[in-house]
Amino acid sequence: MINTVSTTPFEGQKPGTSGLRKKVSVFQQPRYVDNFVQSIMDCLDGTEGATLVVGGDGRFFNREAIQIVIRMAAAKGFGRIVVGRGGILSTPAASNLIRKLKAFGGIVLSASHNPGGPEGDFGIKYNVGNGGPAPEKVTDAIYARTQTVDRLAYEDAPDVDLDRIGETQVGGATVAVIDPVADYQALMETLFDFDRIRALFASGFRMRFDAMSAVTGPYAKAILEGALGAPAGTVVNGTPLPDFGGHHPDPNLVHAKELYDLAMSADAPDLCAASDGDGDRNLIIGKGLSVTPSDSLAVLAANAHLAKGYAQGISGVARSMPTSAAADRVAAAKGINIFETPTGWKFFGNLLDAGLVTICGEESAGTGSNHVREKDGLWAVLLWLDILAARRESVAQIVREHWATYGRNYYSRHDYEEVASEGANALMAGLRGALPALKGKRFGALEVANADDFAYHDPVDGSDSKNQGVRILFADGSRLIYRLSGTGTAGATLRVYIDRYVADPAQHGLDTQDALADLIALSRDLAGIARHTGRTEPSVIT
Ligand code: VG1
Ligand code: CO
Repeated sequence: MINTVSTTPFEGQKPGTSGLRKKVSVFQQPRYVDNFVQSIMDCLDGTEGATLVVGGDGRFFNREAIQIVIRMAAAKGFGRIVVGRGGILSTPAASNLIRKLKAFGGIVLSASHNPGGPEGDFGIKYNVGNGGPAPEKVTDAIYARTQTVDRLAYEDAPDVDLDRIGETQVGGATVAVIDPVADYQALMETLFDFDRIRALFASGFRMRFDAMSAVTGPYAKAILEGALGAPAGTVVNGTPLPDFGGHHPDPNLVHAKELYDLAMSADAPDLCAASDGDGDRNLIIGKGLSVTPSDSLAVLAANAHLAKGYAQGISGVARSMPTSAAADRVAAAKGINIFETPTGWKFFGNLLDAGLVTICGEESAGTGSNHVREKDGLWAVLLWLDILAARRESVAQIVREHWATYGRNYYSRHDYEEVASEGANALMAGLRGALPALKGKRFGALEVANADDFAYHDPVDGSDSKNQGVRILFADGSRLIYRLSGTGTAGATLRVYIDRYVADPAQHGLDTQDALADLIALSRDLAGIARHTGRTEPSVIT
């Protein structure tokens, strides 16, 4: 039986870079989740009897939200609702399931790298039938619907036991609770040479993988310690916790500091790696050398052919605009496609579907390929492992050789988190206003060759996305980029991306912040960061 109740819209249910993200307390308001999920349902056509994939990163409120989604999806007419046991599905595993089951789409409950727990954040994201995040035209339609939604429809049924593998009937829908890891692991086995990686571990190769008490723990344990024979204890913080143990599950040098310190110590393992809340980001640190995500993308693109899943070569690479151009040099050398897209994985979907690119990446520690339509943290770690097993060189050797071949992009992102929105908006408006006059201006040795607000024309569906970030491009190839985060839940976060290309191998051993010092100072002056935000230093440097 379907129950229908009336509702009134909530303001601000606008999906950002990656779905709707708010404080848990916002989601806990009566009807808040329901309104958003109903708005998604109201935008879907042809769901009768179709399959929906549902899962999340295990954070606080995950289970409650999933029960609401199940009742509403059943009322919508979905015939099969596939849920990961315990409500767990990493974002890439959800993407894989949508594709494998030819599902209509999926709902991913996650606020990714944002902190969890009752005081933390929650999020809901809709993915379409290719397994990827809904494109802008879909998220725009969902947002429009949230502003008019007036009734909620639920299948009248008790909660589904999410911890028991098996099937339950909820109205006309069969709810299948499945093992969240098995299908994902099977996919990884088709891409990488597990025997070769097993031999690497057997030869004494040591690794530490920090799952940050988030969703990748079960995946990493099954694959690294199970299938690949890495010693027990290789995976740390491997149990997903609703509050991530009180940590920020963001694999960067600030929030994964313990791992970083280990990698820099005398007793460093050969590889240190980590993933984020929902398992789509990755951090790669070799003995004594942390690999900048933009470099990781370039190294993976240059070496992917060593893995069996990419042995036939890659068709192209796409990177988000703020990501350094290191991958562009690899693409140029290989004579393959290169695309520059706005921030957010949703912009890669069309390029991947059309076969124009095989590998994609973002400076924010996201790398992935055409195997799914999300970035994939464990995939990136396994590709690195497979390359290390094939080359039998260290991470540092591979990266240094890469720089020697292609040149080095010194790269850093400075985040000014949770600043007042008015100041952040004024700063961006000021920069946009200053753009026309910037061209040709000199700042010491730096001359502005071009300055604009990044716009993207999707070559596949012809859509246009404007105002995607202010770029100041210098004559020597250096760049300063400014944008406001679309994933935060408190105030505004200003992201400043600083990039400098250095060809000369004699200059490849500098400290990144030193190598960028003049650009960093200019980034603050030019935008008036202290004046607009009251901050003289960033809160996170990656
Ligand atoms: C950030 C990153 C972006 C990434 C997004 C989602 O967005 O910059 O590259 O795609 O998070 O990542 P923003 O708008 O805050 O800069 V995750 O791991 O949430 O799914
Ligand atoms: Co994530």
